[in-house]
Amino acid sequence: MKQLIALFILILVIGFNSKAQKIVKPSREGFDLIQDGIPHGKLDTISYESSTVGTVRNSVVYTPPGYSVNKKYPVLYLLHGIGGDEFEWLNGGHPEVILDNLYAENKVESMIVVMPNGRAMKDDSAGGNIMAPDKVQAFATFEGDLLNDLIPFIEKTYPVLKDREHRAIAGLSMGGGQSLNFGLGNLDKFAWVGGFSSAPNTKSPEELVPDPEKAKEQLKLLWISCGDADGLLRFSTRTHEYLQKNNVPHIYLEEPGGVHDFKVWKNGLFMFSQLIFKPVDSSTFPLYNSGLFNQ
Ligand code: FER
Repeated sequence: MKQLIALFILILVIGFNSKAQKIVKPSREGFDLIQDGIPHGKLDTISYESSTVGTVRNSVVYTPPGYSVNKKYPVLYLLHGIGGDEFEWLNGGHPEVILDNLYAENKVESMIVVMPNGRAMKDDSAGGNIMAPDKVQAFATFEGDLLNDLIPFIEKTYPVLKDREHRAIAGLSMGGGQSLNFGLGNLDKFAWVGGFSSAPNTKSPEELVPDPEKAKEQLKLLWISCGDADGLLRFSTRTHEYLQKNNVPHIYLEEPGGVHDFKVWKNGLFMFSQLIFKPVDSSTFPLYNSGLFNQ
């Protein structure tokens, strides 16, 4: 009888653990190196008509290994920073390599990744004075382009799932600010939101999350990460502190020694992409912080 009880407890423990979401560890050496002999996703450049800007605009799209039009995919919108354009992630972060490697280990849900140009204006190049007020404004204008032009284009062009639980938004710096602003501002559209080293365009916490109860109900995952040596760290900490005060579950990660660069952003993508479009266990969220990096 004792043995039976012990067996029963063992089964319960195993059952419980297998349901719990695994803690995703920070990236390790080699995570961003091209591997031969594994399946690779595909990169395309697409063009869509933007009623918001009045031009035809470009995005880069990564479809996963094994992509098939007979399946339906969730979509991650992945946004660049103030000095970049739709190619910044590709050139600086090689998300296609990071994701190919994760797929090879079966660590990510199959998803389509869309990398737009987040500077919604006629000349959306990253040339000239990238800090010019009209160029900075264009990062805010992108909300309309994304919601009214790009997302509908993606949804009629690719086999994608169209509900909020199958749409994620994340980005670096200005793109991190955009992701928090647009994601938290449109909880009916996005359930997974990530800001990596979010820039001063990030709205104040009170504007971002005016209704903590609603955010708590609607969000699947809110991810905020930043290097602890990044001059923009305060835009992440102030959001984190407000969320903590208002009991809105989120992951907050300060990367030790991290500055404002792709080392932090690539790790952000590496970790965030493994968490999205899967069952979530928010009890693990507080375990994410610098401690993880010391293991
Ligand atoms: C600023 C400092 C940094 C700012 C934007 C940034 C609009 C963006 C940095 C980036 O995207 O890497 O004062 O103001």
